[in-house]
Amino acid sequence: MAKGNDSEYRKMVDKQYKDLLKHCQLHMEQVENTLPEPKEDLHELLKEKGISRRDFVKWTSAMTAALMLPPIFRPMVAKAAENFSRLPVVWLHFAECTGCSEAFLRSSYPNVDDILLETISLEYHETLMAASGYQAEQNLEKGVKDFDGKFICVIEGALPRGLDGKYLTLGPKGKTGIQVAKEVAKKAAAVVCIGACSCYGNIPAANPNPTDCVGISKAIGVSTVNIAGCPPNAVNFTGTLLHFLMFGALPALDSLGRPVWAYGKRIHDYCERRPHFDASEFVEEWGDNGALKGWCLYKKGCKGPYTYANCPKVRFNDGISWPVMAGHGCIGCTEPGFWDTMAPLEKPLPDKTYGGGEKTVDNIGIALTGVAVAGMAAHAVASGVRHSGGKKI
Ligand code: FSX
Ligand code: SF4
Ligand code: F3S
Repeated sequence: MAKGNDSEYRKMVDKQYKDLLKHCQLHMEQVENTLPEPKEDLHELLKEKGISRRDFVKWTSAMTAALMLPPIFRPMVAKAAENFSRLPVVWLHFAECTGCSEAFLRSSYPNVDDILLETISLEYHETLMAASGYQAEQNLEKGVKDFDGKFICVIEGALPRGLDGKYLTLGPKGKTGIQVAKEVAKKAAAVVCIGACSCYGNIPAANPNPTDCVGISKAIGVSTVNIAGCPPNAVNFTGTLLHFLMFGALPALDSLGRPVWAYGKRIHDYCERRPHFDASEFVEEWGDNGALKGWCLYKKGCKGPYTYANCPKVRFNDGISWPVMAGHGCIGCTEPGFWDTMAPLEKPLPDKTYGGGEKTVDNIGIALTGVAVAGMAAHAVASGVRHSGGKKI
């Protein structure tokens, strides 16, 4: 690009970000005026858990970057975190292992994301609340009524459609999961699916799928934000809720409902073992010389070339590690139907599946990129504001 055009372009981008920042500031003021007082003082809680101001500032910088926002948004990320407990959440569980809740809420060394999730204003959460039976059902009805159009409906687990939905019934009235999901989702500001089960069916829907399980969007016909993964990364969930608090809109989604800021790129594109892939240096057997040297795991079944997620970038457990770093290939857990389509998990996919072995793996990636990014907006945040998937709060 010529120099003159380059500076014009920069000016235009700067202006767009400044406008976006203004929108964010106004929206955060509105949140403070309309949603209930924060239930928790985040800074008190961080102090209690031994997390310093410095760590919090570091976290806000990392989260701002993860959300693909420039550093001028850092104070807004901090403000949204402080207001996190104002956002009312109704959390439903269907067919799943509850590993998603476990992964988010039971960390022995909690980081800022884990603590934020502890502060969440849960109007209803089947595995955490003390109430049961009629009382639990009343809590659900009250939460939905009190925050009609304002709460986020978070869903874990797939929905069985077999036997008219009766493979999964809930509560003293024996409502089917499908009934409950429909009743709650229609009153929510947005429906956020956590984990591959609620996003796409996953293990409960794996072949031969005797209960006819499917993901939420397919089961009840609503658009959902899909925080994919089995379990997903807490950063991708907290980041999506922070985005909603900051802008009053959901982030831009790819054609599979996943936030582009978190799922816009392939594992293979960020992976630290990628130079070994390019140099054809592969682990051939577990524990061989290549394994000791950290070579590429493609021949041991790594599905990173077919999988969209930010695991290598944000990692897990406070950024300590991620599956490939720990020595196992990615099993593709953020992709629909991965249990069936990515199996066998420790072998490369047969050549016929995508038309080639490791030599053509980049062509596969490019072909799949075309599918995954269809309909994706060029810039996650700007488009998220313009085309809100949920109702404004
Ligand atoms: Fe599924 Fe989550 Fe895997 Fe388990 O709730 S995404 S089986 S980690 O628990 O839904
Ligand atoms: Fe990394 Fe897997 Fe790609 Fe190898 S195949 S570079 S281990 S993502
Ligand atoms: Fe899942 Fe692969 Fe990340 S298995 S956790 S998408 S590295």
